[in-house]
Amino acid sequence: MLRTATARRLPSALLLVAWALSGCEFAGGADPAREPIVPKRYNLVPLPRLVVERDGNLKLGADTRIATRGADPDLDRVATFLAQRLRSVTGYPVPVVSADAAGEPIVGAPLIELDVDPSRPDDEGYVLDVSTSAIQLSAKGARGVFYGVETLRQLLPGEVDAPGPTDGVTWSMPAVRIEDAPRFAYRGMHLDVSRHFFSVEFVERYIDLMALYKMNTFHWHLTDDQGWRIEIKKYPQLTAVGAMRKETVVGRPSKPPIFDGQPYGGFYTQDEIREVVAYAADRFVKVLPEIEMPGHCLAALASYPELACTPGPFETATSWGVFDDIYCPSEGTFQFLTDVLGEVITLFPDALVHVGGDEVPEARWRDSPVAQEVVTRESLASTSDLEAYFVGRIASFLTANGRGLVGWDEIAARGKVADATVMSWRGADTGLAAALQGYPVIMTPVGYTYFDQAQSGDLGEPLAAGAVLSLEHVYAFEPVPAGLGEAQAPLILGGQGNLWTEYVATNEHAEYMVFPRLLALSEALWSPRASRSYLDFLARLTGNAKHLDALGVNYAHHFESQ
Ligand code: TNX
Repeated sequence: MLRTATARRLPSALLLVAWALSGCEFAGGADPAREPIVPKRYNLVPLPRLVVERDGNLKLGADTRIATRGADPDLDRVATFLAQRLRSVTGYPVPVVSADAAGEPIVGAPLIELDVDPSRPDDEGYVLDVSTSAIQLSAKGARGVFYGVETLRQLLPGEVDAPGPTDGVTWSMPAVRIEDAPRFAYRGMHLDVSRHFFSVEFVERYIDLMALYKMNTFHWHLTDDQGWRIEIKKYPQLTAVGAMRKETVVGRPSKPPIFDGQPYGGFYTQDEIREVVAYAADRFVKVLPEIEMPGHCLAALASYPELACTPGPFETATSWGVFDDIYCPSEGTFQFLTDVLGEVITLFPDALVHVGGDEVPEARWRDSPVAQEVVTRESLASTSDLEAYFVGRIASFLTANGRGLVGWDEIAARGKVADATVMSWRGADTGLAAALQGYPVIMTPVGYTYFDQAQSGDLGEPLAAGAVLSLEHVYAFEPVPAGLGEAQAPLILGGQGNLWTEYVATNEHAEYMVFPRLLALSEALWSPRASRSYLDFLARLTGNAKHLDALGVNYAHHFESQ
């Protein structure tokens, strides 16, 4: 398929200008048979809203300078981010100067100008002009400039992302004009660090790679049955006990299961959490922490058995699945959880906190006098309404502390939790139902964005969850569920890819599951719907993968033969 795409005549500048004049989006919708929108030499992912082809190239040199202009305290940091990348691979000095401070015009050959212009319309958009002699990048604030810088990075040879200088590279990029802004405000990637633990170093690399593709939220799944991974000062057992499990099931759980006999564990100290949050903020990535409740909490029950409905003792889970032992809705449990969240919100400055809410078996609550007393006291119709009550209490705590709650779509199954955002994972229907109830919704449907599923059905693929999720299928992800009217469509905040790690124990394997599917997802979340074409994406991906090569990312190569 790729061969056909690249052999086609490239669209003319005229066509691109016509596209520009027609209001940025390609008229006629996504048609896989039509010409690629962007000539292949612009290997940009996600595809910008508007790309106007220009003749010639711009070449960086020993006299290249970066000039900043405008009053955003983060602008200097963004300029330094670009300068450091360029310095480390080109060896050029690439000084950063402030155009505001300079008395006379700044010259550079070529000059890279980064401008903050508060009159621009949106926070994440930017305009990037590359002529054969200068680069001008302008945005409302440093955030937009950052996305422009990430685009600039992708216009350069892939070796710009190498750890150091590479011989024989010409540091040039094609001239172009780009006007860009995202389709969705929420563009997330999730990482489950409970089933398998990932180091701070890897988490930071993950965030870096997300940011290169303009993703802006890192969903950090910090607690689950198989391990509690965040230090909580008031409850030291959570990490002394709950961060460890005595062994791990080997492969897909069989009957009877086979275990490896190896103790396994790990957690992040609060200082490490702060470090990651600051690292992410430097890349304009928000961190959404997840503390699972009322289910998926065996590691917490192993640490503090009094939080359960039965006496225990409990063990941090050593296998996968859904477990019956969950938090009991006692006052003691609410005290514990609000204490935990109280510490969590001091570590995570961004507005939202995820509290899970998925896969909650009712068995223990049905048999528990404590739980049944709550059903009576709160005049609930049945045990099935306890989850909404539970999550509602936690939502009130978060709201009172200036935060918003996010929960998996089960939280919306029985009525409305005030001030909550729904993360819809079971499909488009649960997202649609939540939006129709008035919830803001983040779409992360299992059929399109679950990167724990195999990249292909080929023999030799690593063990993975359930089905196959091809790159093409991820590319076809449409966040706004069919059937949602125009008035409610803005309730769809965006979407997210999830990496659950039951079968993913190493950094290399995690990268393999995420790449290049993250690139397909980033386009579904950033680019105009009408401009999407898988064929065109494949052509750009082939060039773009040179950046992944330089970064040493272990990505799946199936697309190369498509
Ligand atoms: C369902 S998605 C889960 C996770 C598992 C995942 C495996 C969700 C909210 N819950 O606990 O890891 O399936 O694919």
